[in-house]
Amino acid sequence: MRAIDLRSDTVTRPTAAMRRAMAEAEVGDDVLGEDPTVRRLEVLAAERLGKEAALLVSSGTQGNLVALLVHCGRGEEVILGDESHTFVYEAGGSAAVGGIHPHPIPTGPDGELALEHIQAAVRADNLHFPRTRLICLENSHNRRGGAVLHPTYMRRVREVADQHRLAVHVDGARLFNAAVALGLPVAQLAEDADTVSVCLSKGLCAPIGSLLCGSADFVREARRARKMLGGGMRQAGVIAAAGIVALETMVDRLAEDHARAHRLAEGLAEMPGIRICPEDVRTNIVNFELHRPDMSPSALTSRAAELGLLFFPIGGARLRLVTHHDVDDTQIDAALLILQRLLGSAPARSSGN
Ligand code: TLP
Repeated sequence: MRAIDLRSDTVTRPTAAMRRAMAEAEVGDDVLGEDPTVRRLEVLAAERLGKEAALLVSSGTQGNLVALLVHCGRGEEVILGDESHTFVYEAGGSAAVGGIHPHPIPTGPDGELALEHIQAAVRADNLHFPRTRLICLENSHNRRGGAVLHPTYMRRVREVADQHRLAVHVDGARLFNAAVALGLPVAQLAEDADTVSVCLSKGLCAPIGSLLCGSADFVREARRARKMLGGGMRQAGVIAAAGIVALETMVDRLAEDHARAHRLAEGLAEMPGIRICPEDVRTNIVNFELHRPDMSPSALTSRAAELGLLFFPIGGARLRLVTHHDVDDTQIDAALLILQRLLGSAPARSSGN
């Protein structure tokens, strides 16, 4: 029996329609600007995000790195959340490659960076300090259980940024999830950001690719940075073709993943030793805490894997389940049964891991 894979929405495989589109894609040399399918995807993405232009990049990590390289010079500073993907999971790329100084500030439980923390982090004009250039946000927020940032919050961050002449970048790897959860056009969530990166290869099921969107001038510079990183791809239309199918047909169905995530959260909330607020689960990521004397997060993960359910611990007492296109209702029921079997009864008093 195939495992129920809730490790990430990155495990989704391309749909049959994507594979057909890839096989039939018209292609050219994209580094020479001659791939018609890549161009179509970039125009489509820019339109959807309400920006002048877009650039196809190989991954979310590359999109964020290119964005930071264009916004910040060496020794300049980016303000970002201490739980953000860019700070935690991108191998320190912006510091390693760009000499960019990260200035992490606390990430709120709702994924927001408090405005007063942002204000306090902006450096004064003093030769001792790095120059602050950029505020980086994440929507939806991975390590905050898929929490969504509302456009009203984005507007307030924009005001702070304008006050200090800073740019705003949004890591929108799952921005479409946020848009679907809020019932708003995705462009509204991007409106107050200068630049935004969105992933095609997570809930939208494309095999490869992200889009970095912003002004035409920004994207011209981003194209150069992408080349420098070795990200200039040639007949990339085969990738872009799947991306077009993703943007055109896979967005609305994200609501199904959100409903399944919510069901998982409600089931987990019933189990002894689990801490989770189902009402906080708005998108497709279910973070929960395990507090049991008889089982550690890593023990739960490996016992569940033995029973055919895969997910990741994410540090301390925390674990994460992610719903996506390749898990259906029956598998969600089966996942809950496995968790119930492992956690359903109250822990024995003596620890017996
Ligand atoms: N996140 C992955 C892992 O890297 C943790 C996952 O399984 O969730 N921004 C955000 C908010 C992300 O969650 C991710 C991927 C990325 C950027 C990077 O995307 P890729 O994997 O395409 O480089």
